[in-house]
Amino acid sequence: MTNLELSWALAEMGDLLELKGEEAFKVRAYHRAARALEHLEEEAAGLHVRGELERIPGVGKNLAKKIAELLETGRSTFLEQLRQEVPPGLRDMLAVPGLGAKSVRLIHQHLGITTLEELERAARERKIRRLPGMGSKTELAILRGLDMLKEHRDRVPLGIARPLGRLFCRQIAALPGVTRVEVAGSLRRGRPMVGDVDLLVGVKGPTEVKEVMARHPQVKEVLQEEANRLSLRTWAGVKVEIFLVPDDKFAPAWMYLTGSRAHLEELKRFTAGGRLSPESLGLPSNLEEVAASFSSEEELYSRLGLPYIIPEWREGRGEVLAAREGRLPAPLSPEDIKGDLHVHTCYSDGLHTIREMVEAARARGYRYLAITEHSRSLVVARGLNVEQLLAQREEIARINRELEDFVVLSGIEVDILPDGCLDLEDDILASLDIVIASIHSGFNQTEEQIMARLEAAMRHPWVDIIGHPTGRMLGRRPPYAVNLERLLELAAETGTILEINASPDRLDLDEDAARRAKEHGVILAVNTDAHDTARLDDMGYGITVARRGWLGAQDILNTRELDGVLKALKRNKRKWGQGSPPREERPRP
Ligand code: DGT
Ligand code: CA
Ligand code: ZN
Repeated sequence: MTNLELSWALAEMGDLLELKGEEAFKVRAYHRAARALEHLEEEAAGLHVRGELERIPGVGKNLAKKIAELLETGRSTFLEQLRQEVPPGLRDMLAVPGLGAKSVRLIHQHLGITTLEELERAARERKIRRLPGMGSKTELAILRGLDMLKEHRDRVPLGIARPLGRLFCRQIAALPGVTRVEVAGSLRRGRPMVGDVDLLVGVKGPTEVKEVMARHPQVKEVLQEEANRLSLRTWAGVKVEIFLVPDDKFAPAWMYLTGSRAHLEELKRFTAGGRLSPESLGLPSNLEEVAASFSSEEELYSRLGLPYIIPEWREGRGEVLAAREGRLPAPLSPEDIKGDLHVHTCYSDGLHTIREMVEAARARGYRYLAITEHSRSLVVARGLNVEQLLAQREEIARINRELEDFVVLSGIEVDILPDGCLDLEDDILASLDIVIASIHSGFNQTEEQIMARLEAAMRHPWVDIIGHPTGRMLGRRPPYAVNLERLLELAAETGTILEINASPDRLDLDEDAARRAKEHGVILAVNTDAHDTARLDDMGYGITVARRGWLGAQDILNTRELDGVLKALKRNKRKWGQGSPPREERPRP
């Protein structure tokens, strides 16, 4: 169980206790621990193994026991009991963005409301604003929250859907009678949040795919079963659709199930415009009508006189015409990535040593890696003070002397403090190879304040990259009040690089912002922000964001060899002009 899931469980306990009318100090304790877990970047599982759960801020014996149970069994008897005790309608109300447990309790007490429908009606009838401590703003927030909920309910982050899809593909592929298994739908297109996991299974002869998958340990219930389709829900609440298709009809079925609807419509409009008729496209209006009129997607597009359109582009955003006119780039691919410019080690809140991270990066074929710990103000993440940073720089220099074909850059992820100052002195920042500046506090500031902080950081001579520029946590925390257009203008003006943070919890900048950044001539770096060796693989999510933003290798900083990366950094541009780095100033002789 990850820190995030633990944090969710503790926060839910706190909320349910609040709904039950528990004392405020007790409720607060759960939320404090939940927040600590959320920001704690070392995995609690590791702390548990060492018997150190109580080192988490706000976690005492009682909470440590509850966390231990979650880690060991994946369940909590306490939480399950609380869920039994609180009416389900009130729990639904907790899920409304902008509505906390305190307000739900108040609304329930005063208006006797127990369902979302009643809540919406009360808000529309302007009954909420009359409650103590609430106003018309609260009422509006509730209505907006209800809208958001309707829109986002049941959507699953890519970071959960992709591994699940891969696991199921692998398992189904091993079953008799199965010729091929692929993911389809929005998951194949790489959308950051997907409605369900669509899997297409090619079959030949008799097969028991449906029977076996219905009994899968991760499957909670079978939602629907038809001759060639099985619809499931997992214990984690993810919907999975499994489609069976005769082996020789795989390609058209895959094309159809990948969608999107909007892309298929765009293709039909394009062909209706004269080149080919919709019928010759072989695109049916439903799966049953699928005709095996082409044997691969490549063949279909080429028959239409189009270059291959990758799934990430198939969103009906003008990609067909853009492909026709040659305006789509060669898509960024994993092999293009030459290094990772944002990782943490056990110097701060990471799990692994510099050497372990370096070995993992080399194993992925990288040429360089930037170590960028948190700075001292970020206490929850064990941020580095100046002494520790200098010690780390020494160690990195030692490691570099041993390495033949790889360079470790000594960097920092320096905090942009609430007043816009950086968390380390200029001379320290100047002495490093690379500096990322990020916001980790003061999320509730006004747009003016947030933009003043970002502007100060971007105008700072030693800030090369802005990390996770909008601060959003996917499906959990909205961005802070960033004016994106202004951010992009400033990045272009100051030559500051913006990050696509590839952590699937973030994906920040998102695909639309990335695409706009390119239009502004801003260079982007796809970084994992990995806190352990395994998470270096999150690069794949960042690549997906870049591809969906119509970006190619030339738009991404870390597709360049080290010299090219260094040349693009603000600190070096000033020193070196447009030329190459002088030999003696390279991090390695
Ligand atoms: P999602 O699941 O909401 O994140 O988005 P999708 O795109 O995966 O949508 P989904 O799962 O409902 O259907 C998967 C694909 O199947 C979709 O991208 C296109 C195709 N499809 C499904 N129903 C229809 C339909 O009624 N018309 C058309 N043209 N295509 C459909
Ligand atoms: Ca889908
Ligand atoms: Zn950060």
